[in-house]
Amino acid sequence: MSGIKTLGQFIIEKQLDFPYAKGELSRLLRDIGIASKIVNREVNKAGLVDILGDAGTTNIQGEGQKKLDVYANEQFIAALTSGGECCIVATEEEDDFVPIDSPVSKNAKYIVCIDPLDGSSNIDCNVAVGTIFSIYRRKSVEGNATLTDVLQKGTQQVAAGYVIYGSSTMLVYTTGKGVNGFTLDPSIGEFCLSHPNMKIPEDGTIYSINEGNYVHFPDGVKKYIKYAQVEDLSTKRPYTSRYIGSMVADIHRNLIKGGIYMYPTTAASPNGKLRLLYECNPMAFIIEQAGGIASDGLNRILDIEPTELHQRTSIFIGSAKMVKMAEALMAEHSPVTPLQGQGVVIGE
Ligand code: AHM
Ligand code: MG
Repeated sequence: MSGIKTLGQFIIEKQLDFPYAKGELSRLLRDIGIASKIVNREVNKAGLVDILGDAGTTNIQGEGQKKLDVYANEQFIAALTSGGECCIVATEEEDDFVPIDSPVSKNAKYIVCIDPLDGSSNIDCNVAVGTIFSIYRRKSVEGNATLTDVLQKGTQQVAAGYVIYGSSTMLVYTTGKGVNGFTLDPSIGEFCLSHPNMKIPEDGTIYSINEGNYVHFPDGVKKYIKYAQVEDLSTKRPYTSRYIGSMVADIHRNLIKGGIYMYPTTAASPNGKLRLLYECNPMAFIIEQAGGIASDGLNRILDIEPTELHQRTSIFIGSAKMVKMAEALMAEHSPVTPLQGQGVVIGE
């Protein structure tokens, strides 16, 4: 095993960075790692077993759930319940937050927000999907934790990460001291440190957006897309367009190669499509820790004050120079923030 560092070993080693840490956060991260291996096993055999298709239920956003979404949701809640370090799980798949009430979690002080299986519309065609998670410390000191404990700004996150179930399975996470990536070695069933201290290139040449929605984008976004397509050798334009439609996979690729991922407001989603607590905050924490930027077009994602569990936001995230350029064009051409509740005019 020389030269290999497993996720478990790494977490324990890093615990020493926090002098007063009692190991609770480490155990929580370990629980998430274990659940993701179980989910990975099922995702990997999705084409083999009759687990595909709609589960016949819809989540709070009114979207059809695939069976694997339901399965992943159950696995993460089960792992966090038996692990004992978490008092509330807020998940994209449940209307309300899930209080964890087990004898082992009596003094639990962490809140987990999770999108158990993001991009699940991609499962039945063998395209990468992911899990996204975010960890907060509960604010209240006694009694049961409440919604106020969950609705914290992204800056309050103590850890965040994602798992990508792709050509290989990787877990990438941060506790605010850089970003590290671990690849699952199926032969030993362990996540092994493969991408230490990940940094996103300051500039890139990849832009990722669902361009089919072009007609409904704010003018600032339309200008950025045109900017990306104009020839200019000094800035390596035209850029390359890459869009998987699986946020974790798109952002993971851009983290490694340099690029920008955008999901702006559209006519159909006047406040954006992606969820602040389950998708945007954790990804923003990771990308900022890797040296990039995450913005709603005008404001830093991590500074948005959440007011509801399933709140959505537009997002521009990735290489610092690319996001700054998109922000500049948004400020010039679409200076109304989605936070002010102003959607985009249809056909704009
Ligand atoms: P989901 O949580 O329902 O899976 O939706 C989130 C996904 C992201 O992974 C992806 O980037 C985006 O939705 C794709 O949306 P669209 O099909 O509108 O481009
Ligand atoms: Mg999702």
